Amino acid sequence: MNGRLSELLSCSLYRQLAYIPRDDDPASMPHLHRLNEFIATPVLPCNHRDLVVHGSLKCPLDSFTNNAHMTNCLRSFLPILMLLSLYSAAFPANKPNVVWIVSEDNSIHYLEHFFPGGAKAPSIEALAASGLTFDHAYSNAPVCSVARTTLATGCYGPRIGTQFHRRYQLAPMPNGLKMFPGLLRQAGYYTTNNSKKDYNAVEGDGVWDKSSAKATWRNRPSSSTPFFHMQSHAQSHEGRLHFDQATFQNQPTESDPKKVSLAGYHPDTPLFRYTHAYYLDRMKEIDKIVADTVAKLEADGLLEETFIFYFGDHGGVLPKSKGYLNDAGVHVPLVVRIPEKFKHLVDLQPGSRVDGFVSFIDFAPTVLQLAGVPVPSEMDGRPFLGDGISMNEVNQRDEVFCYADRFDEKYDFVRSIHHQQYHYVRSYQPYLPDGLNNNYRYKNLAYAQWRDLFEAGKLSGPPLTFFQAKPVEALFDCEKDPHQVDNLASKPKYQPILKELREKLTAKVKSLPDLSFYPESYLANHAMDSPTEFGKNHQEEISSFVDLANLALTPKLNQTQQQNLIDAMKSDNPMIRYWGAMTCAALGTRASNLATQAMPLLKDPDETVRIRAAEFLGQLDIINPQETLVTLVNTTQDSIVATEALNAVVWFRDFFDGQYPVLRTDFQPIATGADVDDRLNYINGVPYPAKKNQRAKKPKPAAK
Ligand SMILES: [Ca+2]
Repeated sequence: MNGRLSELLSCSLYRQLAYIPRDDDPASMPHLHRLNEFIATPVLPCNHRDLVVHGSLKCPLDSFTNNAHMTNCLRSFLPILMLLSLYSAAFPANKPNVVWIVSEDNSIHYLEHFFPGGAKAPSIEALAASGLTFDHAYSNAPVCSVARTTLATGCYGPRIGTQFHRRYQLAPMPNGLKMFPGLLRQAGYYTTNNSKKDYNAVEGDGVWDKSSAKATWRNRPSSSTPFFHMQSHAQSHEGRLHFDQATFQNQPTESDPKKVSLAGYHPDTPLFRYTHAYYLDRMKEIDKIVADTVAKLEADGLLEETFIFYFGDHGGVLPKSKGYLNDAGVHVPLVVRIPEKFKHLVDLQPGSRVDGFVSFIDFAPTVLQLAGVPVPSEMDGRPFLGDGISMNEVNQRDEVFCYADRFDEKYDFVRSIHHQQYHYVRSYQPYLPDGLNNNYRYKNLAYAQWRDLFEAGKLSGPPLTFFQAKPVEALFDCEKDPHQVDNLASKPKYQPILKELREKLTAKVKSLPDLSFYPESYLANHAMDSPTEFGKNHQEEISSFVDLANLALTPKLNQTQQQNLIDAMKSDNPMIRYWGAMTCAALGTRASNLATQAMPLLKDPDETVRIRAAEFLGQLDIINPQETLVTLVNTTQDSIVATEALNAVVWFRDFFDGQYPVLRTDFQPIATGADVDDRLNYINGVPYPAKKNQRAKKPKPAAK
């Protein structure tokens, strides 16, 4: 091949055109349309040499069709380009393939490659030996649907309305944005998912060529078609820890329970040790599965042209990990194997460890960058690999933002910032203990035992805090205290860093803006047609809620601050009244002299304001909160409001020494749903009743 042709092959326009659109494929329509426009344009004379000069620039097809001179140059070269298309069918495309191998629910703590005491994982370690290990990778959210939507969109969940697990309504994608596999597909990639999606956003058309338990890169149209493949594995999912008592007693683990290193917040019991060892065994299974996928790529001769990412879909999964914003909830293992053919896209030696902080918002931009596809400005993340990315710069990155909201039937509202070795955690509903019941979590025997020990009064120290109110803000030094049990927020030495991170977090939730400053039921009724636009249009109002919420950081309210809260509770705006009551609930006894002003809110026209007022006044033992809450559950037309109220019902029932009992027979809700059922079944004492009308299962055919 002569030099000019070689330069043409490296031109990003050629790489766009190497994708041959199909007229039976909706994703191809923009390409066909633009190519037709291109061919219909009259030819003008031009200097062909210009093409090579321009061709070395980054020129997406969109900008080409708007550039008359460039278009004319290219039209002159059309026959050559057609020849090059034929060439592309005969030789592999000049784009890397990308495969994501994703294991469910495991934080770094269960792999020795990342954390002492973790499982040995030779296959994952082999990937790292030929690639990079990211020591600070975070899932932004500690639960499947929220984390996976963050991966697919490259956007912060609370900015685009995808932060609740699981959603009552799917959020439309932000205007003009497509889930990133769809962008790859438009650029000629074959995209496959095997097979979990779990999105809280509308997927839209043309994202995956195939998404199923049989999806594989092997069905791509030709061997020259680059591909992106996502492979999820549930062998480490929390459900694998739902073993029964007989298993605990009779089935030994391969890993030795006596030798495991428990987190400081776990009670040190044989069951916790067994559960930990059992999970280490699950990670060994994951390692074998990773090896299978790598072997398939190798057998297909694709290993050295494919970037392989291995990571956990969020943290977990012993108690107090999945669903929580500690490191165990969001700090995930990530290794990326670098293929020989595309090692020029990464300016760091294979086998290196990366210290820079990356998170799930960055994963979509990274794959796009590797593929040479422009990263949409609507994405929040930044690429951490690919052409033009300096690993020296990536290593300077030292901050990550994380978020936790409703988790099935359990509400909470927590935000955090990891900054260098520090982790700052801000609880907007600090009065709710982490241990508040969540039916699916408590299927795990270790969770149930932890609660039994609490109820028997046998806990002390860090394990007891799981069942107590949370601090409004907490600060941990993750290097000295990897399990984050020693809250430094009140220590004088740490006040400068505490103040700095408090300000950073406040600025972050204002700048997104963070939609969770509205209750979920309000968002469902007012925002979900276009949550991202709703946020933009309400940024100032959200900012005022953040300022009100931050009054909860005050050790003692001064007169002006008290007056601010009184004014808020009298506001004409129900959401300002909501934050007036919520902030009083967060302050608890520190706001006890505002109780009189809060009393009218028990009959507020807005149902969510009534819930917050009941939470505040019930804590102070001024009212029986269940009277307000039970009435609300039975009368609301909105199942999200009923779920929000039942969260408080169970909190008052379980954490106030039996002072506020309720019975299942107290409830006859109009608005029902899975989360309402979960709460009512729990109150009924049978969280998982036998399913009605269960058909007799046919025996499964023997596995092939
Ligand atoms: Ca998961």
